[in-house]
Amino acid sequence: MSNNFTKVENPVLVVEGKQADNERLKAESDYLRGTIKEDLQDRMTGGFTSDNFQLIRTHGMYQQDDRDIRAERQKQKLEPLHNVMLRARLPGGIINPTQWLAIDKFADDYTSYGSIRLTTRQTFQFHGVLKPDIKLMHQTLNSVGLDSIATAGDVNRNVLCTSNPVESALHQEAYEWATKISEHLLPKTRAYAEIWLDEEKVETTEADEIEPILGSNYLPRKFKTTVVIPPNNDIDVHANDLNFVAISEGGELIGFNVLVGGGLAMTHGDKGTYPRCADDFGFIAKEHTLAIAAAVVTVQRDWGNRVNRKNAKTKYTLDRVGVDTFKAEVEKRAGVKFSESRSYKFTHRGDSFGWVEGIDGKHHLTLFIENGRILDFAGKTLKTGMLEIAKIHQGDFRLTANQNLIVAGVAQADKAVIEQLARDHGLINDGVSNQRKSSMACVAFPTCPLAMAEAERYLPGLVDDVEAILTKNGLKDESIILRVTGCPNGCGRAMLAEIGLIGKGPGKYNMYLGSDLAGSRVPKLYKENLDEAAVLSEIDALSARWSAERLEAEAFGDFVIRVGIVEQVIVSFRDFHHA
Ligand code: SRM
Ligand code: SF4
Repeated sequence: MSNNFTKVENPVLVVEGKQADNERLKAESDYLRGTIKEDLQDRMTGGFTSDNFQLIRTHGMYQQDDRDIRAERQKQKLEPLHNVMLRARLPGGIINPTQWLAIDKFADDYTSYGSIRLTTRQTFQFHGVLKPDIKLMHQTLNSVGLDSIATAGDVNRNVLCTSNPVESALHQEAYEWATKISEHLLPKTRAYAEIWLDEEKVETTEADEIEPILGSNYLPRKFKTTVVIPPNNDIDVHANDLNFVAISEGGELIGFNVLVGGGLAMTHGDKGTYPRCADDFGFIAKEHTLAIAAAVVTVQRDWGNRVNRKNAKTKYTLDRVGVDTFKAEVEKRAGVKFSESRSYKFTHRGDSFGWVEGIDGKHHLTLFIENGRILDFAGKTLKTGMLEIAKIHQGDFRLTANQNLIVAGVAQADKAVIEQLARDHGLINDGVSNQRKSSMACVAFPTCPLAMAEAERYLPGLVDDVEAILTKNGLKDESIILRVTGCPNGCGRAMLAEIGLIGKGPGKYNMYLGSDLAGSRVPKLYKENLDEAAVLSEIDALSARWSAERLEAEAFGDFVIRVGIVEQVIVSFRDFHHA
């Protein structure tokens, strides 16, 4: 869906006022170095001092502590058990078996949770790494050709690409573009190499030579980019600032429609914050991809709101200056005119599980990983299973944007043994329902400092209950895209779900209804502050009506709109909370 193009009279291109403190700290950071090196030596605390607390994000880490034990430690007058979460950079989600073996071992030896957590943006996270082990972590990643540069902070994050990249030549080329875009937009500072890999400091020169695209103050806020291949919107374009929608002729990539300004986060009670779908700027030939990517980023760099971080993302810049103004500036900077959008259609999201054959006769096995949590559970030794597969696998692994994993590039002769390992360790379970495969949650407790309610730990039991409700209502093999996030930041993309549950407080959720299978609509608020019992009774009542009244094959999200349970039309996203 496209927002109506907005024409804003006398647009405010640059927001004046006292700049957010993050602007000061980026400016004073000497291109993301800060005093992280010195802080690392300080063993009096397990944490990082104020500016470094933020700066380590641009190196792919967040300082956290386990919220389950926070109060107990406080009682004992101990500082929180500081540790870091690391998020790797994997454009298009690709990781090879050697790399997997290295991260598997690191997770065992140096993380307090012992897990590898697949994320909604095609990468993995380690949780619970203590300060003395951080450098080793980066050196381990580096030794197998991985890094975590710019996976967090005010930069362009991990670039997503529709999975499975080797199903066709088009997938392969799209994946290559995702990698090129990621490299092109990366910070060019050598801070990461100096701090974590002990590389020599090279004397810095002119600011615009160091960061020609991002600039000395980097971006006003996080920035997210995808390459997507219709008809599958598996990466959820409307969650992203910049999307390249692959357009092909005769199976060959000719260029992209460019969608700008999506984003899902909002703040409870702050009507100036809202989710927003991306606008279609038009078509470009593929040779202009990097120029357009850089132009969109630099316009957002220069016009994004550096005063109020809650209104700093591209989606707000577009609404403030008008889409026409933003687009014209992108064209000017890139020296490229958008032509009329080419036609394409998204029909679905999510992953297709099981085997598929690729262009080169190789086979790819998509595994469902509940919550993306790769860990040995009772009766489900997922981590050991992945380790055993990695030991023999000749292809690579591809992480999906729905927290799942593909064992890719398997020769016909190796299929049976890989499938057997996957079955032995619970990585394939034929009994997993369609509903479970359509459900997703963000991390939330105990590691996320912003969580207001449970999400990952709530989801499996919630799905058990929803399965029972659907069965009772005659909908056993049906599914509803159900997503839970522990707060309105929306990391589990609940604001693109048919039923989105957004944490409001412990055990309390706001329920949003009405996205569609293609992910082209943001859902609308249906009920506020539901406890877990109320969530279930609402789902029971709604699904009973869906079962009784739906048109043939009508999806749940379309049904709730057609019968008026929620209203469909959002004319302007700025009016999201009022409409
Ligand atoms: Fe997110 C912050 C986890 C995808 C919007 N997100 C966080 C932090 C780092 C909390 C913090 O700031 O301290 C969470 C760490 C939890 C933990 O313990 O691991 C966190 N976000 C995640 C992940 C791991 C969720 C998951 O279960 O997979 C996803 C990691 C993605 C990655 O690999 O890069 C993740 N986050 C998303 C998405 C979905 C997406 O991008 O497709 C969104 C909504 C889309 C969007 O950006 O609009 C999202 N995360 C946020 C926000 C709100 C941003 C905003 O516009 O205001 C925050 C908070 C912030 O930035 O201030 C946030
Ligand atoms: Fe944390 Fe909120 Fe993101 Fe969930 S949605 S991971 S609770 S920031």
